[in-house]
Amino acid sequence: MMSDITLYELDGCPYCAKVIDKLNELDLEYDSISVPRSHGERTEVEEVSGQTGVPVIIDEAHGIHGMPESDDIVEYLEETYAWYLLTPERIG
Ligand SMILES: N[C@@H](CCC(=O)N[C@@H](CS)C(=O)NCC(=O)O)C(=O)O
Repeated sequence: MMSDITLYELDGCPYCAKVIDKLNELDLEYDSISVPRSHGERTEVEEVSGQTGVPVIIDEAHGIHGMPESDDIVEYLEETYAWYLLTPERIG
C-alpha cells in the first residue's frame, strides 16, 4: 500500500524488527533511515522524537511527526491501517 511512512531504525535492533514485521504484515511501503550507532550522533531522530532510541516512525499524512516506542508504533499501525487488509479488493 502507498504510504508516506518513514522509519528510523538500526540493523539488528529487535524492537525495530518488530515494527518492520508489522509494516510488512500490513503491506505498507516505507522509507528507512538507519541511525548512527552512537547515540551522540543521532541528532535527526532526536529532533523529530525528542529522544535517541529507535524505532521511531513519521507518518505526516496522519499527523505523526516522530513516534517512539515499538509497542506504541505497532498499536498505531494496526489502528490506522489494519482496515486495509479487510477491503473487498484484497479479500478478492
Ligand atoms: N522501549 C523501546 C526500546 C527501544 C530500544 O531499546 N532500542 C535500542 C536499539 S534496539 C536503542 O535505540 N537503544 C536505546 C538506548 O540504548 O538508549 C521500544 O520498544 O521501542
